[in-house]
Amino acid sequence: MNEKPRHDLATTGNLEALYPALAERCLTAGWHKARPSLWPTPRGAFHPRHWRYSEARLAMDLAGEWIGTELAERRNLLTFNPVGDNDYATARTLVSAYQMIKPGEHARAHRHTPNALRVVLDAGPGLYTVVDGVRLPMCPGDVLLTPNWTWHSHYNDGPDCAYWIDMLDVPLVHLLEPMFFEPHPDEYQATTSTPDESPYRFTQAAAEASLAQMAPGADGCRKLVLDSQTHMPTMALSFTSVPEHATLHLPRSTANRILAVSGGRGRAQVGDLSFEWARGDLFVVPSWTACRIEAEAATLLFQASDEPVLRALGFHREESPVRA
Ligand code: GTQ
Ligand code: FE2
Repeated sequence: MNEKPRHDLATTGNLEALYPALAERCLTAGWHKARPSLWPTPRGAFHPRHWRYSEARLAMDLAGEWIGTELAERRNLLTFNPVGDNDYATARTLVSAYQMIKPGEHARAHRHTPNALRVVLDAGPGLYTVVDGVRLPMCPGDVLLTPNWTWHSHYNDGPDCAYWIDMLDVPLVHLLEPMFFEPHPDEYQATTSTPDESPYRFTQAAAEASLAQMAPGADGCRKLVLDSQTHMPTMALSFTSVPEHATLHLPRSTANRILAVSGGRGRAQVGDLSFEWARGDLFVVPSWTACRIEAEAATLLFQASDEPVLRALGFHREESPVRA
């Protein structure tokens, strides 16, 4: 809305009087603005943060007594970063969540432009997801993709509650604004095939077999990048194995990273934050934050990062690895 300005520009007598006249016109003087717009190195608005699976699981079990998938399209707990008034994003471009589905429940089909993936934590046989009609089993350790605009619904036909981690690029879609979402017209999509393998499913066993074939780095760690980027170009997905008592250093990078502990336990230092982590835990390594991970038992880490976005736009920078 353009209201008629009260200050006449032509009769403004000095600089101090110019500023309110400018403000009325939604103009601001670059030499007089409240906040700088350029700074020497990334400021790291988002905080390092760690979430425990044990707590999320307990909370979801409680919620499960009170809320069903009839009411909640998804029974999920979002791991929000406590920065400003943010109550959603985990990192600048990514969000992670825990999700639980009870025996006999179905999470109804929908599709959206944000890309999503799941990392299965605890599930019995009978847990599966359907992506564009294709039925994919969800076994512990599996990573399953639901790319941009694919129909997806989740089913638990087994006797136990099932738990997994969701990771999505929703905050990136919020930033760029190409958000579209629709519920499936029939609520549950038909299953058209049940293949043995799918480019949307990466099993932990296959990842571990590939890792075992690789030569370890000087730190003893091995990193396997999943072949997912043709389906989900906004995220790089990888598994890293860290042997017992080994230390993994993640160099500072302009990429934002979320890590999920597929197995193992240990300690980590992310920026100023240090904590102990265990299987199923999540932690966020925001842009330009150093991270050191010490494994107290043989560990497998899953990582999602927005590195492809930064690379595509020419903004990817990484510090040379530090050995502290
Ligand atoms: O399972 O489809 O945690 O659409 C957030 C948004 C899960 C899902 C989330 C979603 C889903
Ligand atoms: Fe979804």
